[in-house]
Amino acid sequence: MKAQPQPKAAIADRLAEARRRTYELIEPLDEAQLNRVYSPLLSPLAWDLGHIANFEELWLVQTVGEREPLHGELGRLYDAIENPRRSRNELPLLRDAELRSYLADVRERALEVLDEVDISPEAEDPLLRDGFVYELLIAHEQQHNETMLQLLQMVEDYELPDALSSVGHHSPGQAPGQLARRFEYPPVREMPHAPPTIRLPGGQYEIGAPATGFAYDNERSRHTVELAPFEIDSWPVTNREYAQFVAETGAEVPLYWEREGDGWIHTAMGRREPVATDQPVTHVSWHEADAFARWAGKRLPSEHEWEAAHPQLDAVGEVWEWTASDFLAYPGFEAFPYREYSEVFFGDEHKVLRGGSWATHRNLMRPSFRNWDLPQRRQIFSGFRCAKDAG
Ligand code: AVJ
Ligand code: FE
Repeated sequence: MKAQPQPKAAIADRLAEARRRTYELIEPLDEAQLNRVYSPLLSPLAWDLGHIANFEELWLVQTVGEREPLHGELGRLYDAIENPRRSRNELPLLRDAELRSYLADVRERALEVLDEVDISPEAEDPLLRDGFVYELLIAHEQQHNETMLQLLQMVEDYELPDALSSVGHHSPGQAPGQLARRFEYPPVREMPHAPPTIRLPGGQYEIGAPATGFAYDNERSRHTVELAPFEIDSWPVTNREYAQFVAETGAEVPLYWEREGDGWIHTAMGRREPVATDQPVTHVSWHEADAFARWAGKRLPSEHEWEAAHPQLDAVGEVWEWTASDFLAYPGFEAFPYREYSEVFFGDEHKVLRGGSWATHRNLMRPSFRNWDLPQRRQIFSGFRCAKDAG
C-alpha cells in the first residue's frame, strides 16, 4: 500500500516543531555560551544554528526554489566537511540578531517555496517526490538538536527544557515509533524482569528500508541477509554491570563519571549525582563496548542481528547502541541527494550504532536507521548490548 501524500500544512507544522525545539534548547544560554568551544569534538552551538539555517537555504530555497542565497558565500562557513569542529569558533559566524534573522528569513523563504512546488508522489524531481527534501530538512534539524544536546552536557548548570525532563515511561517491547515522548532525560526506566536474552533462529532476514517512504540513502536497498542462530540481550548493559567491569579490569570509565568515595557520580551539566545503577551505560566508546562484551564472554551484535531482533529488544531509544559492524554501503546503494551525507563515510573507519537515545527525536527512530561514528568517540549518547552465537 502506498503512503498517503502529506499535506503541505503538515510539513510546515513539523518544520515549525523542529525549530521550536532548536530555540528551546538554546533559550537559557547567553551569546558567549553559544559561541564557545567546549570540546574540540563538538561545534559551538552558534555553528549548529547557522548550519541548520544554511542547510535549509541550500536545499529548500536555492536548490528547490531556484533563489539566490541571502548572504552570498556564507554557505562555506557552515559546510561540515570543509570546517572541522574544533576550529569552527574561528570562523566569522553569524551571531546575535543577525543569526536569528538569518534563521527566520530562510524559513520564510522556504515556506514560500513550499507553497509553489509539486510534492506529490508523481513529482518528476526525486528531491520533491513524496516531499523527500522536506523530510530531509526536518530530520536534519532534529539530528543537530541531538548534537546540541551532546554539547549541552558540558554546560555548567544547564537546565534541560521541560519537555525533555518530564516524559512518561514506555513499556517493554514497545516499538520506538510508538513512543509519545520526544526526548527523555534522564532515562527513567527501571530494568524489568524480562528474560535476559532473546534467541533468534538462523535463516534469511530482510534488512534495510522499504523502497517507499522516507529513509536515508544508506538504508537502501532493502536486501536479504543470511544469519546464523544467535542470542542477544534483551536489555542494554547497565551502569551497574559496567562499574563491575571497570572494577575488575581497570577499563576507562564513561565520559562524565567521577569517583566519589567507593561509588561513581555522574557529572554532566556540572551536576554531581550518583550514577543510576539500573540504567543503560552511556558515553562509552566502541573499543570499551567491544572489550566489555569479550570480558562478559559475549560479543557485540552485528547491525544485521540488531535489526533482525529489533521488534523484540527492550529499552530501544534510551541509548544509541554500538554494533560490531563497519559503516558500509548496502548492495545497490546510490548516493542521494548528496555524497557527503553517507558515502564519504563508508569504510572500516566508522562503526554503526543502532536504535536511538533519549536525545533522539522519535521521528528518527526506525528499525533501519543507521548512525555511525569513530570507534573512540564517547561524547555521543552511546551504550551497547551484547550478543553471542547460539549453537
Ligand atoms: C548521522 C549523526 C553521523 O552528525 O555527522 C548532520 C548527521 N549529517 N548533518 C552527523 C548529519 C549532516 C551525522 N550523523
Ligand atoms: Fe548537518
